[in-house]
Amino acid sequence: MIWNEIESASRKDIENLQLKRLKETVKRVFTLTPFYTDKFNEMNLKVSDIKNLDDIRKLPFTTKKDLRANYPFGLFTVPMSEVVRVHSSSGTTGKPTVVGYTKADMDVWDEVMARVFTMAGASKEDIVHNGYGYGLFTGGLGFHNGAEKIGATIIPASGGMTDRQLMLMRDFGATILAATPTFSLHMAEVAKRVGDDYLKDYKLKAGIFGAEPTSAGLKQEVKDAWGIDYHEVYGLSEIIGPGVASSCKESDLLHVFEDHFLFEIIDSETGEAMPDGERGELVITSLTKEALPLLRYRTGDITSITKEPCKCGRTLQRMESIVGRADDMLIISGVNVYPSQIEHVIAHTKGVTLNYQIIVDKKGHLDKLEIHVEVTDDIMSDSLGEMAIIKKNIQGALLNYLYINANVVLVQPRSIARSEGKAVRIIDKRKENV
Ligand code: DLL
Repeated sequence: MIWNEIESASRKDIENLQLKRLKETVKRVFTLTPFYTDKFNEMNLKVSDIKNLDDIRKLPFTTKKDLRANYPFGLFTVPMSEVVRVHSSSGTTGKPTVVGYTKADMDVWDEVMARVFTMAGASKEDIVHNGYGYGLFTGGLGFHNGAEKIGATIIPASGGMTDRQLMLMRDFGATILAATPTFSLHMAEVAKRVGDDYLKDYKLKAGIFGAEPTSAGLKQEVKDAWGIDYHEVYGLSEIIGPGVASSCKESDLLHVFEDHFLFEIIDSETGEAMPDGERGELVITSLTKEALPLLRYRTGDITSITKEPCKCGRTLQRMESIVGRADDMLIISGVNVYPSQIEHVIAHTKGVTLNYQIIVDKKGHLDKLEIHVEVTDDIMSDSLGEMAIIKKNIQGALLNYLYINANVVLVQPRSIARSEGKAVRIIDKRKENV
């Protein structure tokens, strides 16, 4: 089922709507946000300069830095009396990035999340176990409202207390799991300890996963561990929260809700547009936001987009899963590497799990990379010789495929601290020492 007919509209209709909404947004921010008024004036840019969709390239970029510089509400275009909700983005040091929603923004958010659930095959018959954190993070409440919108039963479990979550999921007969991929895998690990036939206790049929970069290997593990369909959702607080794009039943690519969010892929160094199918930094312009409309927001996320038709009948363009972040890319002794590439190597090695941590440090002037990986339960009881072979295999693959020298340290099962939200994968001690 498709939630909204706009999801299968003709390209021409979608683009006409985008242009109309882009012009309205440009006028809105120019008139109501001093930050953008100043930028337009500095660039000698007028609202009337935006005549077609390609003219978007004339507009200024907006960055996380701009949001922080205007902390907390400086970029809002409405008085606080119109703001019904505030969230803030997670995982950063210093002041958080604050975002706000009007009543109409909340309606858009509920609408796009209803599309996400419908794409995953959910309906009012389903019981949704929501393991995304409730609070300032957009995950919990974003999923909550979307599930209510389609009339499903929502279990607002939030993060943490894994044993209790499993009990609720089992006893309430949840059919849809919503949580980060790493937390979902952790839940499966804990459930498995009860016994190998743990799956018969659960009624899950699908999961909606997102909020962190995830390799194909990790996705497969989550799928296998729970025996469910894997659907992915992408989003960020600055643009709305979860619900910017999500995957259907036909492929791993994510349909972009283009009537609300206008995507560009750019070369993050030069700012130039990249053609469809090529990877670059995702830049998003909100088309319907009232409280916090943003022009050309630099997400830092690396992906590509395609307008190839999808078998599901939706005509919305699709993005591939995030490959990494422009600013999260590790440079180890001059070699660029994304953590997801390291994860890919680990996923293809026998005897280890996808619980790992990448530690980057400096020895003198040289970058030093250490990767801690948990072995599987059966390996620990085996010989040291086997451990040495596994270590050699991973180190060899990292050198052959990614050109990086790393010291792989095999650690005991369950010894790496589990996260209840987004996994902490990288510890970059070089940054701490600057
Ligand atoms: O993580 C919103 C969200 C909640 C998305 C629940 C999906 C599910 P922020 O905390 O603002 O918002 O973090 C946004 O998380 O720029 C990406 O780097 C990363 N991210 C989000 N979804 C995905 C995904 C939420 N499917 C940042 N794959 C984004 C990879 C993702 N990274």
